[in-house]
Amino acid sequence: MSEREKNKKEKQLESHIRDTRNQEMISNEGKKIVDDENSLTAGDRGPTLIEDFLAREKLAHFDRERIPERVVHARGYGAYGDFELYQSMSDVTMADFLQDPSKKTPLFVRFSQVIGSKGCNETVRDVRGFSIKFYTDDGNFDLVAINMPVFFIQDAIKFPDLIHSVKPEPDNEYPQGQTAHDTFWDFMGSNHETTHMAMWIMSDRAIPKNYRTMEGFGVHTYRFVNKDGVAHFIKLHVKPVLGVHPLIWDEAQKLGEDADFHRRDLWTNIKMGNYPEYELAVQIIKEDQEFMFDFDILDPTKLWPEEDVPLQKVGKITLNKTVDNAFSETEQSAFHPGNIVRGIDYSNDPLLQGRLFSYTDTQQARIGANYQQLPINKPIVPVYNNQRDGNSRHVIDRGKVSYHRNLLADNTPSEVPVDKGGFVTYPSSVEGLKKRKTASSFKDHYSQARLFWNSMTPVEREHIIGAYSFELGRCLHVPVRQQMVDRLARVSKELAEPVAKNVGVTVPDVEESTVTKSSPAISLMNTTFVADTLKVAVFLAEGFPGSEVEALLKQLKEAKIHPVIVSGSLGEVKGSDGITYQVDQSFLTGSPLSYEAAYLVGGTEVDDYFHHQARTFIMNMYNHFKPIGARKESSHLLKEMGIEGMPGVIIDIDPHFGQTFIDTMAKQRFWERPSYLYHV
Ligand code: HDE
Repeated sequence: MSEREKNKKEKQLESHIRDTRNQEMISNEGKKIVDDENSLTAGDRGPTLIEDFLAREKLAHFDRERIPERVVHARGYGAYGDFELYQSMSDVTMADFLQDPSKKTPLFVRFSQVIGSKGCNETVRDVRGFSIKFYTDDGNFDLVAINMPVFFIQDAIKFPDLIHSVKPEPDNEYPQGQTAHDTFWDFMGSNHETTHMAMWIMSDRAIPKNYRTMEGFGVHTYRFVNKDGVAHFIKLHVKPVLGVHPLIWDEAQKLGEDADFHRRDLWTNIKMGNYPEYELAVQIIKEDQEFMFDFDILDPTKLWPEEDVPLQKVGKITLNKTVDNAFSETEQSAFHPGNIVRGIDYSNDPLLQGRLFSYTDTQQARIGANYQQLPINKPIVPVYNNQRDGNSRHVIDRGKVSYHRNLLADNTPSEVPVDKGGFVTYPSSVEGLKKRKTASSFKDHYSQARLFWNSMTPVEREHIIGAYSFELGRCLHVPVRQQMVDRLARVSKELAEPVAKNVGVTVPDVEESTVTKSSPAISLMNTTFVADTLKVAVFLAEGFPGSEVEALLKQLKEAKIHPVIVSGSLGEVKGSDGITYQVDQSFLTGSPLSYEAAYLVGGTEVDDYFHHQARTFIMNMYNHFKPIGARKESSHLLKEMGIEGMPGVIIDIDPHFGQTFIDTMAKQRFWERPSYLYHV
């Protein structure tokens, strides 16, 4: 690593890093290996001998290279970073990492998708995980979040049912990693509490453009507790600085051509120094305001509208380092919503309570009893207790004593009093009869689904109708489609009617929700729009106008935009004025799906191939509503395509073109263009 100073976690990890370059080859038992290509055999053509401990070691280890993949969130990608606090939060919490703005806290993030297996396509419609492990000076705090503020169910006991329904169907084992099939929609239609979450996954939130522009939500209600023992209910959020931006469904599907689209974006941008940034934010409700809302604040299928409970920005998360080894770090990372620190505590949210059991259990099953000793999971503070042994233990505990209350070790390790930092649980009072029953305050499943619908702009509604139509249209069983449309009719007829028509069922005569409230903060049209880090394809042919292109590219780079030179073949492309560029992508290796804007230049030697491919790329990008710029010499191509003068299509004719193009790019999509992607 260059100029950035290593944080405490990086320093801790250093002792675990092994670099095999320039080293002699030595077996796991420390034997120098003389030949790693030939097994030991009896004679030239004879059988392999079982005494060949080198071949046995190598093959046996290989046979054990995989560990069980996560039951959910198997497909994931990690990166390291830091958290910097804006101002002390000591009035509401004593969490060590939220006290002193001069202190940086190291962290590790794992992004994931819920449904698919480890190798599935990354752009499918799915909820995304956004897990953050803060290595604080008071132990690990894990925020095991997703990119939506609510969840499907209210009680953890239903989680296995939800997941069984969404995973590939057990008989035919398809589809892989997506929701468009009968069992999922059967579960959704049969379990009313999923109605609100279903709206979120049918929205563009479920097809994020990349992890850098994806929001994170802790979902559950937790507590902040300050040093005087005063608690507040809280929800934690993670807001990307570049705004929240999705793909559109047509892109997401076609991006199946690059199953690694999201990890490639994260890796490349961190390597380029475009460090992803997010703001950690908190919503706070006083304990005595618990019952002042028209929903139960412990119900994980409900969000706290930002307009009613404002977000307070707490600090900045910057991701600045990729992993060295995806298995050791990302695959072996073990998150747990129960990993809290002093100053943060749980609420009675029944989904959270169930998670508190499930995550330790899953990590022990997946990685083993000593998973917390693995480098990625180890806190940056020393760990001393009387837990011992178990599979693959790393620590060597010296001494005879491994029990508490002892004479032989002066009663150490000793318990830590609260005033010296001992963790103390918030003493909330609990009473009631034991029963298996959903609280009556958890039973309204339609008001917030309707609030969500009310908050959407016409374009977003069009996408939601399109998504339901696609997903239910893929269900082979008509009663499954009908049951779901029955649900939608109780949210909004305006939603149910076009979906019913598209999937060939009817809209029942039921009362739709009368909620008129909306939460504009939910709409993606109200997010941040900037041009920073956008990728623009610059189409150059031999003989392009050298100085003009050079000046524009300089201006784009100064605006933190990333130009990608695209041409007929890889190698060099020569312009006038002796200016030459290396081609980053040819029409064959590049894809119109992976650029966020196009700049058509051409050159004096445009052949038919260039002409045809540039048209195909640009038309594709136009249909995905992306900004298009063109040099005036090539603008006839836009005319031929019938897109000249359309919204977001601009021609380089005045000296201010550079800035106009940057401003156009910042808008990202031009929804005013005619769209034929959905039948609404
Ligand atoms: Fe998870 N979840 N979950 N979950 N979850 C897992 O833990 C579980 C829930 C979430 O990057 C598993 O290590 C239950 C809500 C993320 O490694 C498992 C319930 C939210 C990740 C598990 C829930 C999440 C997981 C699988 C119902 C959002 C990926 C492997 C109460 C707030 C963590 C593992 C990573 C992973 C159980 C519900 C988010 C099986 C029982 C709600 C981001 O333990």
